[in-house]
Amino acid sequence: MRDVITIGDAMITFNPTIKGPMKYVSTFERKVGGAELNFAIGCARLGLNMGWISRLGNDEFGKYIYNFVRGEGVDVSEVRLEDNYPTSLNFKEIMEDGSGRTFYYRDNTPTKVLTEESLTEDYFKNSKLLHITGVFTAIDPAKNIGVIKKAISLAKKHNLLISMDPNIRLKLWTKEEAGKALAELLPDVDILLTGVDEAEILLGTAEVDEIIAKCKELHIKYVAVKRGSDGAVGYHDGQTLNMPPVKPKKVVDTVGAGDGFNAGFIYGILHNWTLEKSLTFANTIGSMVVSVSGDNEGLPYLEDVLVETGEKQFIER
Ligand code: KDG
Repeated sequence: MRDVITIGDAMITFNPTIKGPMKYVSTFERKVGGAELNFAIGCARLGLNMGWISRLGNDEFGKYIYNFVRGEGVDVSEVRLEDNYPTSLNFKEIMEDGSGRTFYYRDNTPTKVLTEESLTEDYFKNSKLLHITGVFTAIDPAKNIGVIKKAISLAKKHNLLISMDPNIRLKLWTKEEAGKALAELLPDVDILLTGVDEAEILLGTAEVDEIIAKCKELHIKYVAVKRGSDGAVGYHDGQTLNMPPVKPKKVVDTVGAGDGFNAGFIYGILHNWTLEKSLTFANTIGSMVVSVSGDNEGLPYLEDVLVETGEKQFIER
């Protein structure tokens, strides 16, 4: 039995070793990224039984990611290595002031071959929660919206909870396209994990109270509005909680913090924790991710969270 399954593209991420315009950077560190994969690794490190549905290139990078993911304890039985499709790449640019850009090379992503027919019903049958994001949807909207809808129908058939992070990447699609496609999925979502800007695209408001009110109308059971260094607002069962941020030791790289937050929040829900405890845990994980360079390197193991916080509450079941 798996706790959580997710679907997405992964990339080899090249992090520049010096700051400044990418055209003048000649050395990069090879790392691994991808929103859904970061989330899967985050959940696995906390001890959840994770499955990742994906396609990688049948090339050196694809084999590297496959082994890396397997090494993190994420089930890869629904991952295939595809000929003729190179593993996706992502080059990062980081400027002196900390701002940055990403340059994707993923137009021919191996996930192009992942269709509705590729989804194995048994994989859903033996899982508790399906996590979807807007990144996978955006890389090939015409096809992937169908794949996500099929995944949702299998999840509903087998009583899985459905969580969604809109994770809107404006390099991949426009606000209008993202809003239209992802808003359509909301009535099936049990847990919405969103940034304020993304909620505005999806729900037409950036006011947290209005975001929560609209989610209530849609019968979304759990909502977490991620507000970065301002903490998070959560909603469940009539209760809205505004949780302060957990201050990171230092801010080195904010990429992947949202995925870490999601892993922590989902961990809390699957352990029937209170909203307050789940949000505190999620905020703590987000703060730990930003103090380490890389998209998933800072994702903590459960014992790391205990050492960091001294909070025994996080091991009480
Ligand atoms: O959430 C972090 C991810 O976005 C990052 O690891 C890679 O940009 C990325 C993507 O599109 O998945």
